[in-house]
Amino acid sequence: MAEIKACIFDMDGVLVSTEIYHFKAWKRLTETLGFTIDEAFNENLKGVSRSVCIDLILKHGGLAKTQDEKDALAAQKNQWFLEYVQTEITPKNVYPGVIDFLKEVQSRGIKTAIGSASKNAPLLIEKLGIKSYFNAIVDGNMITKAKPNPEVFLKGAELIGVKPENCVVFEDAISGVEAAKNGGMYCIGVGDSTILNKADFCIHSFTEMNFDRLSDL
Ligand code: B16
Ligand code: MG
Repeated sequence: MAEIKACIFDMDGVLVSTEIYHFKAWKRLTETLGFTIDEAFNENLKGVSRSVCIDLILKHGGLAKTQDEKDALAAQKNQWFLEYVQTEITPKNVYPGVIDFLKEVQSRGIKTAIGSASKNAPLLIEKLGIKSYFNAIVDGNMITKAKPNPEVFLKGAELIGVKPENCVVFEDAISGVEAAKNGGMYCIGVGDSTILNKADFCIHSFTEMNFDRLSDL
């Protein structure tokens, strides 16, 4: 690929192990509605905005709701998610190898940004104490188009002043990998390569990543 000048990181499921709490809250919500979701279905919810998740879930359960009802369901899910955040999430939820990799790429002059669909990203970043590792943060409050639209990553690239072709995106979601590719960026999937099969390649953990491996791309 072209010279790498920036790394853009998705947050939930890439930097921090928070996807399980989104899944628990969505599952709890569907059970109040008389059905349930499994981990395979949850792959469709990863990286997608809260309102799009509600539409996908209602379609899956064969239910129709008014906009007010959907807003109330989204608020309930978010309340449960935030309860998990308050009671269960600590800096230990930052995935192994993440901080070392961030420090290493920063020391080599590579810019770093977060590109997250989550409106809760500012709260989590604060709680996890990781803000200083990034030159820019784009979250769900700053964008209007959900992944797979590339808006979140293009905005991140713009804020750090790097062209898309010089950016590497790290993503754990099918929608996020598509967003990165739609934005003309190189994409490293974090997770199962059979699920993230549109990524340029996949890693399981940041313990596998370092500056030399990045330079070899
Ligand atoms: P919120 P990411 C995404 O964050 C999560 O993957 C997804 O599960 C969640 O529904 C979405 O944020 C919206 O989050 O309800 O907190 O605004 O992976 O893009 O960092
Ligand atoms: Mg994610």
